[in-house]
Amino acid sequence: MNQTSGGPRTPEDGYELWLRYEPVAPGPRLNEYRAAFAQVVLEPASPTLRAAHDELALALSRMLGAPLPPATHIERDGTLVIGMPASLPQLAAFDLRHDLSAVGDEGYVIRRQHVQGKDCTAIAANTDRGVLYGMFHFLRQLQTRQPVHNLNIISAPRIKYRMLNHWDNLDRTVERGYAGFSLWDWHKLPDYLSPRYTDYARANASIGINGTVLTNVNANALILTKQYLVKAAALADIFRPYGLRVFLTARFSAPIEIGGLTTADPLDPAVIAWWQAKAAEIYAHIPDFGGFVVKANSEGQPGPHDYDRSHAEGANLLADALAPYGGVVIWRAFVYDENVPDDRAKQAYDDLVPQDGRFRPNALLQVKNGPVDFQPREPYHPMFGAMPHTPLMLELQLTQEYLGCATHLVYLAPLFKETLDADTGCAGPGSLVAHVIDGSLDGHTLSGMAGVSNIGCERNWCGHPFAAANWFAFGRLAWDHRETSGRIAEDWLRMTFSPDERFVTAARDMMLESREAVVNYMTPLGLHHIMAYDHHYGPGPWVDGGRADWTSVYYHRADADGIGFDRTPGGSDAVSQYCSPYRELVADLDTCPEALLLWFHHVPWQHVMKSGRTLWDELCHKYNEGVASVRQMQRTWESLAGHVDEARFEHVRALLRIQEQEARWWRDACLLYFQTFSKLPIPAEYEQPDKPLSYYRDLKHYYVPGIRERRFG
Ligand code: GCW
Repeated sequence: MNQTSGGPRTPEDGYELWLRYEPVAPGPRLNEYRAAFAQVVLEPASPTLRAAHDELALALSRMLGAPLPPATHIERDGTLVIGMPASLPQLAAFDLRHDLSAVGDEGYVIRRQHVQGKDCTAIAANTDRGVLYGMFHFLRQLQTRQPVHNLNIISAPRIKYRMLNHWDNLDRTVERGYAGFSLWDWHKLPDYLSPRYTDYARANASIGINGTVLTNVNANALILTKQYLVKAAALADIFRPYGLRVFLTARFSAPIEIGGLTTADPLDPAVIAWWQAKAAEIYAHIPDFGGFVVKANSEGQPGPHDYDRSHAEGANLLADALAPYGGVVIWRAFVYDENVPDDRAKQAYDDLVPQDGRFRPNALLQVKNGPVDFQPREPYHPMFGAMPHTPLMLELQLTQEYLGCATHLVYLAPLFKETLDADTGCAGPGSLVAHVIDGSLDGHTLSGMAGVSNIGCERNWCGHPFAAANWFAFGRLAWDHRETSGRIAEDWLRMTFSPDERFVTAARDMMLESREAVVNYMTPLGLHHIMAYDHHYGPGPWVDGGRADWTSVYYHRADADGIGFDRTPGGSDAVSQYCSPYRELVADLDTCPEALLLWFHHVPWQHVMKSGRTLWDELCHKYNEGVASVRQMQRTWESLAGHVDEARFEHVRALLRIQEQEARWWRDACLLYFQTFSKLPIPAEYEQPDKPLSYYRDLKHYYVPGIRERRFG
């Protein structure tokens, strides 16, 4: 039976995410909390403070089993005082001015202190948004069962724009979405406002996410029509108290499609006027509208190149239209066209780096973590560090397009951290990607991090019960990129499943290993882009024909001699886009990290690896290691049966079974295929594929989720 030391666990459906506020078990901790929060001084004088109040009331009643005890003054020990010193005089006694002067608009201070002879706690900020963030941090302390007797927390975000990018279409399909249809019920908006919209905003506020792009970057111009703007405005109204601003994607050809113009040339006066009028109209509906996100001249999207204009000219057109209202344009750097020269990985850099310094002050460039496309492992994007005059945002993918879609347990914080912690060396040692994107390296005030959302209308939001950890981790890292993957996982597990230490430790380790597992069973040693065509579900190393850079053979280049993409000076020379010393490190076969070997080198099958194995044997080893890791994850999960409610336990267990099958599928399909080049046996110590290569090649999958809609225009 599913029974823990804490008592029976009722079935849960995951809807409450990490905001379950599980009751604190009777004992010293409960007594400590009750004593520390016996009274609450909080004036719900704005919608945001009202939201903070309601959250606190909900959380304390659930966790401590007591209603929120209101007070107007510090009357006794255990008073919690919450608000802004400017409007709540009761905070004056704490003397938080110095600390608050350093936390800006969104930061906060949480402090336990003796005040007027009483033992009190303050949650204070300069704005009501800061108060809300501080409140959620404070609640997290309780949810994770931390002591509260000497709370002294000063926190402010390192990144200004902390955003989710929804690739949601107006017909409610979600491009690369694996958790059902879009949350946004456009058809019923603005008249029916689902309670989920509020819960979505609460969840985001709880981890500091302050922006949401409602629509797909493969944009539909209709979102910019009045009919849709009133719907977007209704969402913005719900999100506003939670500090969450709405952004929209702008289709570059919108002036033609919905504006009746004959051109979208960024230098054409009629086009300029059209965007100015459009911005005015949007701000009339959504006064705190954040701005536009744009994908242009990439994968068939319209853009300034259609008129022989540069990306900067395109971005500046929109930036100028938004500037009077304080909006920003976020221009995506994921630009590449079908005229692939020698290496798609080089295209964005080649096109955009020469334009450094030409973008308006309210424009940011949004760069994917790696130079190809959200693969299980890529080196960091060489644009980081190469454009000191332009604020660069980091774009990460939370939805698991290349990482097992809806069914694989893959905790992505280690992947995110790998990029954030990478040292570009561009301004000397210690020029981390994190410092590029938080603006500190080059002195930018604008900074941002975007996560491509993994959220849909499934009851548990993200499909896989563990997928919400990636949403959570993204928010936490966007707030403070110095946090560790392990610590974030622990918090998430405690809040989502159980604060029991044995559970948390084992499940955390499983999460931390899951990313390397998926690398090993899909794309070990620097392999990349070898998935099935178009829907990207499952292996497809044999994909060839058609547009070269949408095939697999283009990327792995396996032949009788060896495997891997030669990006050294003798090959595509992509290495030269990196600063020294990384450039030399990866260019040299002997010093290139083996985890990225086949990304940068074409390597003979008989090449001897650090392990002493040949490359072929190492490949076999890694693929098998990946499968073994999934089996270990299964064993770990089995051992945790008593700690998790039955519904979620069984759900994860079934998905791990699928993951194990699919890990074998990847291993066997890839090894059998690569074997046609290496002509070498899979060493007998490993499981041998039980089906021929033709079986895997002939598999067909229909209606895989996440495929693009047929688009307007
Ligand atoms: O990863 C690729 C996806 C496309 C996506 C594109 C992008 C939204 O396969 O579906 O389009 O990236 O990031 O623009």
